[in-house]
Amino acid sequence: MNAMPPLEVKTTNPAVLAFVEDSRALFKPERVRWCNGSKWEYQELLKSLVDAGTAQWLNPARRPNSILVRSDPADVARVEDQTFICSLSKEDAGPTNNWADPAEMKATLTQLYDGAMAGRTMYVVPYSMGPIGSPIAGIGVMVTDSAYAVANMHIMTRVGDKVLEALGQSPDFVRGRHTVGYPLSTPSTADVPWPCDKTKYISHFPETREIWSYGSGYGGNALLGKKCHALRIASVKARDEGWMAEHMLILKLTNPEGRVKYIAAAFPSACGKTNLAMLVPTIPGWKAETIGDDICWMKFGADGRLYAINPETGFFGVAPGTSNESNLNAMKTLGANIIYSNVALTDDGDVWWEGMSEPPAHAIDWMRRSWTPASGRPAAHPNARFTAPAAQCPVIAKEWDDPAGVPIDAILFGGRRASVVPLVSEALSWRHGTFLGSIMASEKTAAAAGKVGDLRRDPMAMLPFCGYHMGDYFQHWINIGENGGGRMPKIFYVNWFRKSPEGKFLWPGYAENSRVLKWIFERCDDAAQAVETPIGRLPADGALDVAGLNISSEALSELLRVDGDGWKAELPSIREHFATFGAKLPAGLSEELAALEQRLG
Ligand code: OXD
Ligand code: MN
Repeated sequence: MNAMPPLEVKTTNPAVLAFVEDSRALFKPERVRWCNGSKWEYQELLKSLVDAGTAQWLNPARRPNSILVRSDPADVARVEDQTFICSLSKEDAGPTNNWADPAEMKATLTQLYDGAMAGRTMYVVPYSMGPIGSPIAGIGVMVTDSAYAVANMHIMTRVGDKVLEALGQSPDFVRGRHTVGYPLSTPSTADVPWPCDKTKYISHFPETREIWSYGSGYGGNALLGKKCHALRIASVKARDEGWMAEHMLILKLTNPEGRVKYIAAAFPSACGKTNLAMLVPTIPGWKAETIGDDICWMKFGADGRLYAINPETGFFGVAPGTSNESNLNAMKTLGANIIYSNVALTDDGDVWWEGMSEPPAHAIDWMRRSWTPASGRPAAHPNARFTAPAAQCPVIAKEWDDPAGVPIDAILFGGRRASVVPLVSEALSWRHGTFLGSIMASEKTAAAAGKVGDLRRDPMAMLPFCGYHMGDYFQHWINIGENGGGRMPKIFYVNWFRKSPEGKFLWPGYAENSRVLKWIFERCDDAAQAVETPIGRLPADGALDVAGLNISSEALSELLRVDGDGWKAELPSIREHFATFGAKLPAGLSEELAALEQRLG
């Protein structure tokens, strides 16, 4: 039972009231709670999670005000095969999305939703993606029966009365419905620590800006502000309104003279966006600060440049692999006020995950089993997460929540590629950069269900997140470039993961990536030397600052080698990839492919 008192409803907005009332009639919760976004409310949510057995407090001497949550083993990641774009026409969802007829999907979900919150609280969560009142931001109202989702939304978005105030009487908000799908049908139905259902649906209705999510309580399936709103629905809104909603980190880079550039970078899930967003440069005098680690909304400013905001207020980061070496600033962010999901619990009430430090002699693993290093299985789930307030990051940039956003100078694309793709190249033009983004590929990670290691094309890192036909999305990129003309950011393609023929990483990565960022920064001012090659502009001999870095000249030349044969061998797979978009493939991209082929000779 939830102890929270009902609060005063702080809006007279008829569209909000109707949405909440319709949801209540459908879900039939025992009570409705309007979330006001207060600190008190957040603490109550944590307490109710602990009381329900979903969470436990960590040792306050080690991780103050932090909880550990363990999910159901069948509910640990985004479920891409159960994610649907329910546009009116199937054609609009395109070949990369699952499509379902919106009326049929709503009929299916209405049945599942009917009474799904019996015995539970329906939380009403008004939230803003982006600084409240920013011309780049957007508002949503989510109803959910998951206190875990609400607590996460508190960290990840701006929640509460101030959002309703900013919305006023406007009907322009994203309507999100979420239930874990585990009604407490009779007073004697027992709850479980992690309620969810075997059946899961993450459905999006792009025309009506609605999200209906069922059956999962984990991450992107349940925190509707994140992938569902800020990417899938927002990408459609952005197409309609002439802006961009992208799966990108935002980084502020300052050179030794105090000059600043803002860089946005798209990498597939679990490819190091959070690490790059918080890196500590190894080159003297350079400073990097964080604006966002996952999502970037960009609109044209009055000066014709693209201005970006981070629509989120927290980091929902992959824990395994995060350490003082890979991401010191993340580790410093994680000291207090954190929700940990599916990490291991140490005997002194702290958290641990693979790659954090030397393994403890004993721990409780994410499935609540006793664990030792000899157990032969990971202690933390590979997609274990931390939810952390962005403001706690020691290198958060002062303008991270500026409603005006920051002007973007460079856009980076990247993925995990053991071969073919060099450490860095600069696109020859915006359209060529769009082409490079459209053919991005990466080895699959644990962020989504499925087999780790397979190579998949993930255009602009948006494959699971683009809310409409990807061919139209490519065209939107080209159109945006035409609108922006000479004021558009430069585009670069990076790959920290190239390997030697023996299978060893050639580049140290992490903080040393600042050397690549320096070249990119200076390219934006035409101050660093580049050579034009068939695949783009690469650092000229000596242009990449490797002073003090222990790297052999062989490794460096392999990292920057243009593998003409490798690219040629990849052309059929690029053609095949492009063929999937049929007539919607922009002519501009076919021309870029033909031009690449010609340059390769
Ligand atoms: C994420 C993801 O959680 O991309 O950010 O999966
Ligand atoms: Mn992401």
